[in-house]
Amino acid sequence: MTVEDYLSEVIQRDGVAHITLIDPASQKPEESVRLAVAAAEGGTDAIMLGGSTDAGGYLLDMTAKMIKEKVKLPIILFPGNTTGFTTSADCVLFMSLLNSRDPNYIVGNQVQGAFTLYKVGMESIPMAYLVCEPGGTVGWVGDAKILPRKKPELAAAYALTGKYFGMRYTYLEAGSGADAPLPPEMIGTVKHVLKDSILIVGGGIRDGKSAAICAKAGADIIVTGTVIEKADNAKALTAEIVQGAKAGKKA
Ligand code: 1GP
Repeated sequence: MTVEDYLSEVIQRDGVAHITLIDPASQKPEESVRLAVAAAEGGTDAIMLGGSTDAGGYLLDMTAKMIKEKVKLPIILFPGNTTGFTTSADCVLFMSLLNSRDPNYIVGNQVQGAFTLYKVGMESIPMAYLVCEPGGTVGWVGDAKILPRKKPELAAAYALTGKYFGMRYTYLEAGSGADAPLPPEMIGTVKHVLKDSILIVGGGIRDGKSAAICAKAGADIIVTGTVIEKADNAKALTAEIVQGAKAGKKA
């Protein structure tokens, strides 16, 4: 089964899926494995590997291989540039930062990586990546024309553009470590135009309550990263977020 089909099944069954983002550059591979195991035990549906700076190459490769030995969940690549690719994963988000001012983040890095992906034959999911306020490191690195939180129609216009380009996923990103998740009005406006296309929401989600609000507003997939890196009990916190998201969808 493809990762895309697997996630669609989870969304159909539970209303919402949860993905744990691990930045291979934030800790040693052994620690990344510990976080991935805890997240899996807490009920996350997949592990995503990526980051804006230094998250590729050998460290990414080692981290993916070591997680694969211990965790049965799909490993999805979330590349910041061409270095964010390894054959040790199951799937890559073939993403374009549509609201970047730098063509390298819209299409340039993708052109450089396309033949590698073609030769390897890994599953890829076309994705519109939209960086919203505050935007964090990825907004700075990706030279994004940050989408304002109070202008959901601008985010919706970008999401529709991605959908008309044929992108099956849209990722609304507040930036890793954002002070707060994206507003429900923004999530709802984007999901309204996307209809059946998959909407991922991430950045600043730290507990079950905020996961519930994002899911209720229209997120199909919730991504959390920073929060488990800092958690005393990563398994329990993941479980709270996963359960919160599901409860929010049913509410
Ligand atoms: C970043 O949206 C993800 O790409 C996750 O953000 O680290 O704030 O959970 P956090």
